[in-house]
Amino acid sequence: MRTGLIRHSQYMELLRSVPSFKALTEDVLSKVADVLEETHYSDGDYLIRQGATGDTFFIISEGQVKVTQQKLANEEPVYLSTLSRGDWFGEQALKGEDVRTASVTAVGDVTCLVVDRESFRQLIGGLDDVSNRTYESDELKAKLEAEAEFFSS
Ligand code: PCG
Repeated sequence: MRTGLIRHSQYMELLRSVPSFKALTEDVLSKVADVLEETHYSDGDYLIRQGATGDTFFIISEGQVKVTQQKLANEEPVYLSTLSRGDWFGEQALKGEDVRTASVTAVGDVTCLVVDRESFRQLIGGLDDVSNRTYESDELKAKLEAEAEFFSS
């Protein structure tokens, strides 16, 4: 699919504004703008479901999303954060295991720029900010699990 010139320059403008993408050249940003798919969501829509397999990386173009996580089966999901224009997410399933580690839902109307796994790997995945991002809640969970294992062995 060919991206129109005006769209392409709008995508470039957004991509340039993402702090984590500062290290990407104009050439790479342009390739990202070529391959991404613009997607639209309404209030309450799931962009990502925790536990599902995932192949896509998201950059928010308009609106806000809410990140929640179910710590244990049968427990209510816990609110983690709200993300907005210029924020990105969905990288966790694209490194190592392809399972989504949290749920992401639309708060009002949302537009995202979505990058597939292969393009992500080629163009974005190597960035330090992206490859090194971890989440406190997950670190805590890993720590608790490690402790539990230690005490049970
Ligand atoms: P992924 O692929 O696991 O899908 C859910 C996404 O939510 C995850 O990638 C992260 O990009 C994003 N996210 C934002 N905040 C958090 C958080 O605190 N913990 C986790 N696990 N994911 C988060």
